[in-house]
Amino acid sequence: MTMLATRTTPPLNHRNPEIADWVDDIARLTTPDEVVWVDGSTAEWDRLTKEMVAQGTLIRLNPEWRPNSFLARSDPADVARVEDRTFICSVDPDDAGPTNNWRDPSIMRLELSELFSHSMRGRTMYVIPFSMGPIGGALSQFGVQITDSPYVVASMALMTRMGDAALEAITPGTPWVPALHSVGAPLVDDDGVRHDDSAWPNNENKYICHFPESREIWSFGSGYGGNALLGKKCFALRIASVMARDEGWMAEHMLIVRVTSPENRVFHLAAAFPSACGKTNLAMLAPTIPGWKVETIGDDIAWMRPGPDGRLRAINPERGFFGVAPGTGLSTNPVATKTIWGNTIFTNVALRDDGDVWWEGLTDTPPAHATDWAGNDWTPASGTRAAHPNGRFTVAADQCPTIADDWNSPDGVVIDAILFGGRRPSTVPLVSQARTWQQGVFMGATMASETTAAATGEVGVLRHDPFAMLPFTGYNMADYFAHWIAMGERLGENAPAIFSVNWFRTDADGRFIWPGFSENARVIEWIVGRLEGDLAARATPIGGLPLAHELNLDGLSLDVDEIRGIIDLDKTAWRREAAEIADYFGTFDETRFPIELRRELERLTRELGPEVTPS
Ligand code: SAT
Ligand code: MN
Repeated sequence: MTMLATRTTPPLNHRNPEIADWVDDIARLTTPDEVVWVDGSTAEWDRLTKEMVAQGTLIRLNPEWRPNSFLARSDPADVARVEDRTFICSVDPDDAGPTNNWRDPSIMRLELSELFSHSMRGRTMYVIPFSMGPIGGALSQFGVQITDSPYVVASMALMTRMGDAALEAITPGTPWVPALHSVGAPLVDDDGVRHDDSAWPNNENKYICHFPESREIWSFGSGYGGNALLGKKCFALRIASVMARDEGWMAEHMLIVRVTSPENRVFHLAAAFPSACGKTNLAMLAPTIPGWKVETIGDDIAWMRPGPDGRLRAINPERGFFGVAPGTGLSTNPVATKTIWGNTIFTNVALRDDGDVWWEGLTDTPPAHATDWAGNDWTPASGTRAAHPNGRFTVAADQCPTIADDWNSPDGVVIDAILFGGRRPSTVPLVSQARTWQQGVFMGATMASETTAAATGEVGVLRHDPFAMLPFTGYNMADYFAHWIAMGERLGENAPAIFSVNWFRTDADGRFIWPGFSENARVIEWIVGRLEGDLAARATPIGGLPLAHELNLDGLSLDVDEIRGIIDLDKTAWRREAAEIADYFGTFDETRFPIELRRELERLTRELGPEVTPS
C-alpha cells in the first residue's frame, strides 16, 4: 500500500493556535495512528485515491471512458441522510422547536465524547481546513473538518475550497466552525488487536449533532453524503441558518441560476426544492425554447444577504455538485452527463463490464450485464435496480459546461425571483406568483412534498417540508418563518418576487402531466415575463396564475384540457389544503409563530369561500 506523506504538525500552525489546540484535543480523544493536515493538492488527491483503490474503498473506472474517476460502494445500511439520528443540541429545547430532534448539549457532549473516545484507533485522522464560498469573500465562512474517512477527504476536495489556501486564511480571531467526523469503526480494539478494514467502515449507531450556540458539528457512524461531508447540510444549512438568523442573512436549500432572455435581459433565480426533487436538473436546464440561455451558479445551497444597494445577493457556498445519479441522462439532464466526464467520484451506482458506470435513466438501453451498486451480478432481467435510488456523483462545479463565468464571484449575484416547489401530485398548480412577500413566505412555509430516497425512511409519503428546509433548519421553524418575514421588511421594495412551482402533477393513472426537465424553461419564460411586466396574471386566492394562452406551449403535444387543469385553481382541493394548513400551523408555538402567516391563511380561507353544496 502507498504510504501517505504525513504532516503531523500543521504547516501554518503558528498562525492559528486555536485550530492546532482543537486538533490536539481531538487526537487525544480519538487516538488515531497518525494525523494528516490536508493541503488540497493534486498530488494529495492522487495519493489518497490510490490508497483507497488498494484498500478496496474505491474502484478506479476505465480511464478511457471516465479518466481520474472512481466508484464507491457504501455499506447497504449507510446510503442516505439519517433524519431520525440528526440532532439540534440547543440549551433550550424550544430553540430547536417542534420540527427538530433535540438533545441537551451537555448530556450529548458527554455521550459523544464516549463514542469518539478511541474511535480512530488504527486509522489516520485527517484535518481539512475549508471555506464555504470563495476564500475571504464577504459572504463566505470557514470551517475545519476532522475525519477518519479518506473518502470524505476526497469528496470535500471536490465540494469545498479546502487545504492550505483555506488554512492560511483562517488567521487568529477569524471565526471557523469545528466539524468533527468519525465513521466510528476503530481498526484496533480495546485489547490492542488489529482488525482488517472494510471497504465502507461505519457504525450502526449514528449521530449527526449540531450545537447551534457554540457553532459546532459532531457526526459519528456514517460515511455518506450529508451525514459526513460536514460543509454541506450540517454547516451550510443547519449551523449557517442560525448564523444567518443572528446576523441578518439567509442560508437556504436553493439552487441559483442566471437566465438570459432572447432580448438579452439577464435575471437570477434562486429555487428551493426538497432533496432529490430536481434542483440539479433545473440548475443545469438546457432550454428547449429558442433564444433562452440558462447558466448554472449553484445546485443545492444559497447564502443570501442584502448588498450595499439594498438588493438581495446570493452565493453558492459549495465548490461542487453531489447530485442524484439515477434519472440523470442525456434526455433529462444532458449538461450533468457532460459535467461528469471525468474527475468524478460515483457512489452506489452500477459498474459496467467495460469499467464505466451506469444507472437507471443514464441511457434508454441498459447494459446487457453489469455489477449492481451492492456488488452483485446484474442483468436487465434481474428485476432489481442496478443503481441505488440515492446513488450519487460528486464533481467539481467548474466542470459544468453551463457554469456561469463569474459563479465564483465573492459578491454573488442579485436575486430577482425566488421559486418554491415540491412533489405534489395534486392541488398545487404549475406556477403561481405571490402577490406580496408575505404571501410568498406563506407559500414557502406551507410547502409539502413526497419523500424521496435522499433520506432513510419511506419514499413517496406527502409531508410538510417548509422552504425545503424541514431537515436543515438549525433552530425553531416558527422563528425561521419570522426571520423570513423580517428579511422581507428589511428588503422592502427591493425584495425579489416569489413564485410557487410544481412540475409533478399527475393524471388519474399516476402519469406526470407536465413534461418537466428542459420544458420547465417555458415556466421560466412566464416567470421572466412577469418580472419584466410583459405578462398579465389572473389574481386568485393562491396568487397570480398564467393566462392559458400566455404560457408558451409551442411544439409540445399536450392535451390542452389537461394543461388547463394544472394551471388553474382547484378550489375544492385548496379548501382541503387550507384546513390542513390550519392544523399544521397549530403544531407551532403560538407566541413564536408570525402573525403575518396566520393573516395569509385567514385571507386564503376567506377568498376561497365555503364549499357550495347543491340544494
Ligand atoms: O444531504 S445530502 O447531501 O446527502 C443529499 C441531500 O439530501 O440533498
Ligand atoms: Mn440538497
